[in-house]
Amino acid sequence: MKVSELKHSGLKKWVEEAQALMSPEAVEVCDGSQAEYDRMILITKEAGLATELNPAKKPGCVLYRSDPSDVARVEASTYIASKSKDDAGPTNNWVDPAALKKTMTELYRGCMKGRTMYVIPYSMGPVGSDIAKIGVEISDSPYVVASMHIMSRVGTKVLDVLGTDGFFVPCLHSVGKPLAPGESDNGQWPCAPLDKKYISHFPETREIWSYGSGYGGNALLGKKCLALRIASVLARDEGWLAEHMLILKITNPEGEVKYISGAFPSACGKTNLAMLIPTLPGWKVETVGDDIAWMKFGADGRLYAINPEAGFFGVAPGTNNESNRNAMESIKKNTIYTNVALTEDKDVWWEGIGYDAPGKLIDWHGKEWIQDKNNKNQPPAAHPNSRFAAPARQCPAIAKEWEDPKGVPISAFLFGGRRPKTIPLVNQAKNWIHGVFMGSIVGSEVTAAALDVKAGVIRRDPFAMLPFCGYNMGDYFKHWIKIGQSHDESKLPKIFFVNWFRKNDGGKFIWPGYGENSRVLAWIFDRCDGKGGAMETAIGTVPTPDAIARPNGVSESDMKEILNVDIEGWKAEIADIRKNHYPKFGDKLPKELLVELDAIEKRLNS
Ligand code: GTP
Ligand code: SPV
Ligand code: MN
Repeated sequence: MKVSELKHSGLKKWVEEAQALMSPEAVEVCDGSQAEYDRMILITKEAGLATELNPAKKPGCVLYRSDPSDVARVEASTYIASKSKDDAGPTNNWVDPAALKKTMTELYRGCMKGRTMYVIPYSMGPVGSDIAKIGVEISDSPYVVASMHIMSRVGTKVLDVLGTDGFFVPCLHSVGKPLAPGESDNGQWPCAPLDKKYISHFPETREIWSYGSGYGGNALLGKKCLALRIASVLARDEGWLAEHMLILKITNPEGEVKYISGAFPSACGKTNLAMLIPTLPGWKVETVGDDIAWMKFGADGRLYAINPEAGFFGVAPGTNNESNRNAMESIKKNTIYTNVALTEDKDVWWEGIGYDAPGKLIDWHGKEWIQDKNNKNQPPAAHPNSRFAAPARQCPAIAKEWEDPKGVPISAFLFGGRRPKTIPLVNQAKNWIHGVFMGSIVGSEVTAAALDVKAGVIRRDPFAMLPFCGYNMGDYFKHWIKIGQSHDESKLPKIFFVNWFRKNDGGKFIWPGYGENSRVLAWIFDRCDGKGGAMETAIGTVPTPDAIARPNGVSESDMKEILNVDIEGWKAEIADIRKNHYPKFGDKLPKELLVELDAIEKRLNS
């Protein structure tokens, strides 16, 4: 389709302006067809960026290797450019929107020379449903076009819903690497240097401007930029929730169904939990979503969640047939791999795939790599944040209601992170406000999902939304509190804190995790009905010692340790929150949270 054929005058004008500014060689409006997808792969193959995988092993799959400066989200270059700095709050990078647009306009000028500008109309959520939001991404990356085909719903059908004057979120994206006449990428992943990357959000005008990165959440603008940062602002204004949460469906041996959502920071286990295969006999888990949940109240007063995405952009390392068989099945065909290693017979390999490297590999740098198991310091063959993008419908465990525009009624919220000490395996909040308190204090060891934060150290990541909240986090806490105050609490999800990542003194995980997490889910399921062995403690309601059956390899004393309420550890935790965490929010910190902090401290001291 040509730009002149666009029926939406606002969209047409915006596209023409972008074209004039960025000077692409050609402009194309994406139709979302398989032929278009295939063409994007072909174009990148010809530019030396894509490697087609062995069709006998991985039909319809391709591998990309990105630039070392472009392997993850860049949090230091991610901006919330609200009119007032206070609206971005203490946890976001803020720049005056006019100043930022000026800077970026100069970067955008002529930035698409020698490239095609793709106009990608996409829907987050089922096309045409009440809850869906439409975005249009302008991008000069065919990798982005193909990835958006998988991760969202792209094409002419979206333009039909948009009509002549519908609302859309304009999303500008350029890799920031114009080509000289006759020049090709020639195997070099195009992007701008780290100090020239910008991932910018203008919450008041609902706009996204991204420049300089072609990777993941920096470039696939429907995901973190629209479905979380912009959507969180819409949700605040309209009384709903846009959260960094998986959604799963769980059925007990009696055939009763519940839906559970969970927020864990990046690379802390959402995809794995969403696709879990229970080790507990008779239980079944199915997947609704693995990263983002949009939740609105139904007429019955319950909170209903949809997954706005259409695919999984999942962490490859650690994914294997034992840890996540459903993911392994989902990524056997029609999958885009980025920064994993390539085997000699053109299959993929990564650390934790479940078997040794089958011979010589090409690592994520494009260099020959031979596994040396005696060398603990050998750099990995696959980047720690290497990922797959696969259509959600390919997941064998996908729930039949995953695209139901009504959404699914949520019974429980989980919060958690990677905490080697102190935080027990599971802990139920006493009530909504105590649960909001728990969400506000989530801490986790930093992972490789962001390029510019030091991995390994524990940082507070409230509600797993630290990098994704599009407004002042203090106001976000208030929004959660208001949800509780303005609804019947008995119908709201029960709130739990979980931690699969406790380590012993030797540094090994105590809890086996993955499928064994079903034991914890079963306890949570029962708690939602007021059942399950439980006891009140200073920090919340925890399982009685025998309420969760021990998996193989977990001794009685291990179990005791991970369920124990570590009074001294918690006192240190509370002191840290009081001194280092809560003061950041100044007078935006809701007093209700301080009341909870005082109360838990009092309970710990009594
Ligand atoms: P994002 O896509 O970045 O938001 O990550 P995510 O929250 O979906 O994390 P994911 O499920 O991809 O897991 C990330 C890493 O954590 C992988 O290497 C997993 O193998 C590991 N992991 C997931 N669940 C568990 C668990 O229960 N126990 C342990 N020890 N590791 C886990
Ligand atoms: C995350 O970092 O939480 C992700 C990957 O899910 S990205 O889409 O790159 O944000
Ligand atoms: Mn995520």
